[in-house]
Amino acid sequence: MTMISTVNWSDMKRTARLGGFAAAAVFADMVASLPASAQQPEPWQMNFQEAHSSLMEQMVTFHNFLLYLIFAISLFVLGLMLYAVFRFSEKRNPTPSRTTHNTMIEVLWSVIPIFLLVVIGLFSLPLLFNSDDTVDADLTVKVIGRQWYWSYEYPDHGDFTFDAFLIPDEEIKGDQVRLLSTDENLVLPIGKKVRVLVTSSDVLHAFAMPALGAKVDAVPGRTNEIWFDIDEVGMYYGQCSEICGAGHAFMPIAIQAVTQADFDAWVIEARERFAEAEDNLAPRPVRNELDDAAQNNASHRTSMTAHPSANLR
Ligand SMILES: [Cu+2]
Repeated sequence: MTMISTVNWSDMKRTARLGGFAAAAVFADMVASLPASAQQPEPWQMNFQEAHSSLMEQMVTFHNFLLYLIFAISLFVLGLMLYAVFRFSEKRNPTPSRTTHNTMIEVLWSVIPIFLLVVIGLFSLPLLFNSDDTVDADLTVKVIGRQWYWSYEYPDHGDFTFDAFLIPDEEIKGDQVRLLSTDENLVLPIGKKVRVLVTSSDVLHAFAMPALGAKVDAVPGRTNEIWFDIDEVGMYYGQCSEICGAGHAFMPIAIQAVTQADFDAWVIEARERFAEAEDNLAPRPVRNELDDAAQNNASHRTSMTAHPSANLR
């Protein structure tokens, strides 16, 4: 408890909520007529979220193929074991064979696994290269992990930047999702190859977006990258996936996928709203009045973090 109460939340809400809501609401109205689809975890979900990027589709196909393969191998090995236990029990086979080598069997148990690994490699290596191929992206966004929120930058669209914070339980409304919705969304166009540069300003985080097949570490002092092409308008939810401190569970990622036209309109609005880009990796001076606000907020957030189970009722 002592550890949690020393957590510095002062930075957390610094730029959030400063006039952002009104403009965001206008934009929300603008895209309200579009079909709403939301990709998020479901209670008792047993499989992946629906794939909504070409990368994720390939991953799911590969995963399913591996499942068949693993199932067949497991069944075969289980069958062999059961047969050996039954056929060569002490009762049925009182005098064990003294055979130690059998060239044919040894060749088979080397060659067949090699063959299987080559087959797996034929599918997995192209997928690995593909996930790394961020060349010819239509646009680039930069994602910066922070304790405990995300900052997004749009270097191709005037280099504006903003922070995205979890919406606390008591402020959830409409179709917002508890512990997944943020006050600002990472807005991206559908059907475009989006290159995502991922880094961190403090500790290790990880940018993970299940429906889009993206999971990449956010490492201070290093830039990682991933790409995806979103196929459908809607909301996509993900979470930080590298334990990063007391607020780890409270820094979700919300992507709002829109058409190119809506995206262009949003960029114009966002560029004004988030006026000038600041160097997000530089230390941020905290002004006094904002610091006070942050302190007030900190007590709320700290209690929320200290008793996460209280939020789960
Ligand atoms: Cu984290």
